Amino acid sequence: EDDDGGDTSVITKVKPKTKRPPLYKVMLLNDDYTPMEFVVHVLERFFGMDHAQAFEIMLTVHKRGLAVVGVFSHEIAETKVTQVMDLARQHQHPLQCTMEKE
Ligand code: NFA
Repeated sequence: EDDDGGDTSVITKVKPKTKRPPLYKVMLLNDDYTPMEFVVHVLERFFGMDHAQAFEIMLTVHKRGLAVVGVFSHEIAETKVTQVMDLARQHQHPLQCTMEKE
């Protein structure tokens, strides 16, 4: 489309502005002290995984250092991070949960 107002020969495209909200990866980080069962519990409780799924992802974090455990809107991702960090602190585990724009 020509959206330059008329009098010049500059042609500018008119972009349909349908911007989707950005998504955020929520990640768990490995450490040497958090019990494996606690991580499995976190994945079941806050990320809707069944036990087998949760165990598998926990092992991935344990072996590789980190894993993406879900992808969410900014607000939901922040809630997940807060829930995990609060529960870890309550149990005095050093488990870290972070989010990153996809
Ligand atoms: N590495 C921890 C252990 O051996 C388990 C763990 C897995 C911790 C995933 C944090 C994240 N007890």
